[in-house]
Amino acid sequence: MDGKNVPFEKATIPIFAHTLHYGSGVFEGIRCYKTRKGPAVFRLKEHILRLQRSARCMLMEIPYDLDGIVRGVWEAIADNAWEACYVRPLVYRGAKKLGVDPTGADVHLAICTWEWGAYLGEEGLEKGIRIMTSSWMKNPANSMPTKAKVTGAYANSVVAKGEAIAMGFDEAMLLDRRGFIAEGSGENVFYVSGGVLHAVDNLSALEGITRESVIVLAGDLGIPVQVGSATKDQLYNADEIFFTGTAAEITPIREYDLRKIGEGRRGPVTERLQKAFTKAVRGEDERHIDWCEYAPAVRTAKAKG
Ligand code: PPE
Repeated sequence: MDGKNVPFEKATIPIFAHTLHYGSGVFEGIRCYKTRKGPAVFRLKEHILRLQRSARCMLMEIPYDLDGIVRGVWEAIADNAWEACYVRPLVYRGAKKLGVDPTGADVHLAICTWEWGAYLGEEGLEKGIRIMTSSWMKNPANSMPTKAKVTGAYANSVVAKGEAIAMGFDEAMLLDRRGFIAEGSGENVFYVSGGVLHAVDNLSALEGITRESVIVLAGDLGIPVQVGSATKDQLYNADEIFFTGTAAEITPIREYDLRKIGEGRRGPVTERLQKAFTKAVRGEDERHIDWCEYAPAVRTAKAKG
């Protein structure tokens, strides 16, 4: 927190923190993977650049530059001696003042790390999950920043996800105001139809780093990719559907709005992409070795010692 290693029990914020009241913070979700050469953070710089864009959008000045935040991420990993973990940088406004006006509020950076297994269950990764269209619409782009990871915007995800779970599903799909597929509560959407991989594009969806990686990996595998908008029925009749995200990685969808998708299990294209993704994040794909950022030597020594 603000450059210091703080144990979990002491890593608290004041009740008067602006971000707690108004959702005025920004954050990132990053994964660090165990590789043969030690822990590697997947596309770290891209995530921090997105954090900076998010902050800019929310008129926040992060008190650290890119290198400073990157160093902080490595310190958090090394201090906890993680081999693999999830990393959550959070930029928040503190307790200096309340009232909606953010001008002059104190801005802080916390970098949380923890072990986060399969986001939608181990079984989900293999067998696929069951999802429903949410009764809640995705925040439109003129109501919330949609390319920024703003804490308050996630109230939209929280109501959608909570409803889906309460109704017995694994995840929610949100549509935009026109009824087009936007994204999951924390994932981008892909579908496969007639051998073509469709990367669902929507102005109200986050520009996922996993999504972009999957498009590149599909290219490597010679799978034709099309980027475009999609309707619910295009997904109902798809051969395969899957979600992508840092936490969710590549999660197959076996049922959507009570319709069985394809054979009702993980499809072959999804499985190929999962395998390619796993190789890439573990630093085992030479073509994408630059996606894996390894610890600076000093930090690795500290973690071991
Ligand atoms: N859409 C949303 C709304 C979203 O939150 C995420 C990530 C994505 C798409 C995929 O983006 P990317 O991680 O760059 O591929 N969601 C993060 C938070 C999940 C949570 O429950 O917290 C994540 O996956 O880390």
